[in-house]
Amino acid sequence: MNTLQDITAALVAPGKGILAADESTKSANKRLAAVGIAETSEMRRVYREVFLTTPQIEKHLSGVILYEETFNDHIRSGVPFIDILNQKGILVGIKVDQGVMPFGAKELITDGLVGLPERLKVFKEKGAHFAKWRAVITIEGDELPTSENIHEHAVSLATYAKNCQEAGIVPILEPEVLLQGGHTRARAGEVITEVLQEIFVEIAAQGVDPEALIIKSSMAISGSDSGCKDTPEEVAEDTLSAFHNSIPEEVTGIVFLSGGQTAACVTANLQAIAERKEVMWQLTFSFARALQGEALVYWAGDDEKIAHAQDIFLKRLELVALARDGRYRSEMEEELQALL
Ligand code: 5MM
Repeated sequence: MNTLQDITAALVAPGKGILAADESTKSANKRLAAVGIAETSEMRRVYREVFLTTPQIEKHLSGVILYEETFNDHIRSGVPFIDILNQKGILVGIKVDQGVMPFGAKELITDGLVGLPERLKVFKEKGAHFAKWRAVITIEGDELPTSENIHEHAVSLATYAKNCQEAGIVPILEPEVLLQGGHTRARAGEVITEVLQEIFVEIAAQGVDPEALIIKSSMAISGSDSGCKDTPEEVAEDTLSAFHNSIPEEVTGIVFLSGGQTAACVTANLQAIAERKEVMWQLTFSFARALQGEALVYWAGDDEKIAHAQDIFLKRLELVALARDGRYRSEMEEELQALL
């Protein structure tokens, strides 16, 4: 697998998707604390080990995105996490943004462009095949996001993507339109469209190859406070309509974040998206919470529960991979429920 296009195609290959195991220290600690696990580097290492050593994940995972702490770490027996993934034939990804900073009074921008080419060179030498940069976009009525914020995110994402391609690394561009808020599904679709359109303007301006990148998007769903319940068909319709209005045909793949949707809900939404026949891109998953959440709750830091927690993780992974191919049915949730 030599070219950036080969790696891009492998990451979004049919039947497979990506695990986002790249929560920053603060986010990982939050996930651990929520189930009563100590917020220590050792417990974060065990957390990674539980998921990345699960037998047979390679059947459904093309890639895993790591946080730098894990990228440079090893499992209990001393084998580096990178080697564990390589042995399974899973491509290694690295989160290279350095978190968020305030932008004006109410918005955020992403940090990490200073020194990025040098950091990418090191990650490449150590075995990274792909990278990820997350831009956080807030919806608040018609006021947010501002056009200035959208533009700044687009410039940063395109600059990051250009730096990655020059370093021989496939960039994943993640403009996360937050689920939080009282907005409608239509407003979410409108913002996703606007943000992606601006990103592709900057991608063209900076000479980024659209065939050697992956877009990681939110689905168009109603805000978490809106009280609306979207059907999977409505989510598929509005999400794909946003993509058709913003993403060029040359782009190989689009992956989804789960964004706080429940695992069952986001799996059903992915299934509805996969059922649509007019799609010209490969569409798959790149979830963190929706893949790991159920197993994490069961494990809760108890060594004796690791093997069964891995069964739960593998089952959710299987269901999501089936949905990615349009072969999931809601009755299959019973198989997972039986394990909980
Ligand atoms: C939106 O978060 C991304 C996908 O995770 P979910 O499926 O849970 O929504 C995820 O890759 C995220 O970018 C990383 O976990 C890093 O997030 P933080 O907040 O730690 O920088």
